Amino acid sequence: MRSGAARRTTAETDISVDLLLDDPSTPVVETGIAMFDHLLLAFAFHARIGCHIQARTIDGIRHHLVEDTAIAFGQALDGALGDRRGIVRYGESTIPMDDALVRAVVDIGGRPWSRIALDLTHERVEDLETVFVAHVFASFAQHALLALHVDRLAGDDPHHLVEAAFKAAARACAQAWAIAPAASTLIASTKGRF
Ligand SMILES: [Mn+2]
Repeated sequence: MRSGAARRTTAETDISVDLLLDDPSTPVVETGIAMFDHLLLAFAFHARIGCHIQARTIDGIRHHLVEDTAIAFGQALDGALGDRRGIVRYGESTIPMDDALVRAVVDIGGRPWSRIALDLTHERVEDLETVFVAHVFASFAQHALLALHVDRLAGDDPHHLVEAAFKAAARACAQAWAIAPAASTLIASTKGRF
């Protein structure tokens, strides 16, 4: 059972994240931002992971809360992946949600990068500022040590675009961290390590 945890307590926020990669128990997410909870729950559900996330603001600044939650989530995932032995490494998923069509492609082989091409023009999606969306993915990718490319292929509704992006990222990640049965002791790199 691959598990990871992160605690992050600063003058700005108080965050705890626990992940179980191979146990899709009912996820619990409480950040105080309803749309952020909705997106993290969608990620956990579609990645089929157990997750418990509690995030509390201390300074009242929403940017810090969202950013630190994404950092802790990435750190917990990095811990759960360990030396990443036996993983498939790459994953890709394209998810429709009514008008929206979003593709996510991931390499979880230790090379942090993110390119989030959602071109969101609305200022907010429900109670979440849309400018936070790319920042969440960037912070997550940087701390989980993965490369994530997200492309909007079609659609206009910002809720659908953002939700499809999280679902696509989740399914791409789940493909990538799956253990390749014939290679469970191998590192999926010609370097022999990540
Ligand atoms: Mn929704």
